[in-house]
Amino acid sequence: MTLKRPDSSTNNRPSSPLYFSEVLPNPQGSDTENLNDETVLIETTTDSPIDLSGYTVTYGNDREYSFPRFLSDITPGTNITIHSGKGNNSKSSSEPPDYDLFVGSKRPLLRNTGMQLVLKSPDGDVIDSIQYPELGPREGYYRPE
Ligand SMILES: [Ca+2]
Repeated sequence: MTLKRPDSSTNNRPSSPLYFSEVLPNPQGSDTENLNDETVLIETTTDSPIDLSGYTVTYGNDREYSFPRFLSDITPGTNITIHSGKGNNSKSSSEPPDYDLFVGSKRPLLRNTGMQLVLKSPDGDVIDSIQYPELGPREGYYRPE
């Protein structure tokens, strides 16, 4: 996997306790056959546990995904990976735990030509957004500190 550093400082990590840290929109091979290798990584840097149930990620104008209820007690330092395809949402046994979430889409959600992702609270407040550029196979996009 190759990680691309953004050219623009506007995509630097925000100070919010919750932000998009990495996007992998273009898996090896057919995106349609590797939906769960299309991933969005969200990191938390909160000082205290946070309830993330009902937070949403918007994929351009295409889709809005709501976090499930079991994200109600997220500890600081947690990584949340959102896969485009189907699967069972899970929590790792590590400390702090990491979460894997599955949107359940039957088709690719992350455009390989670039896209904007928006993270919102249940009230609709924008917590973070990221605009990634066109990326080649297995190229990831991450945000520097
Ligand atoms: Ca894709």
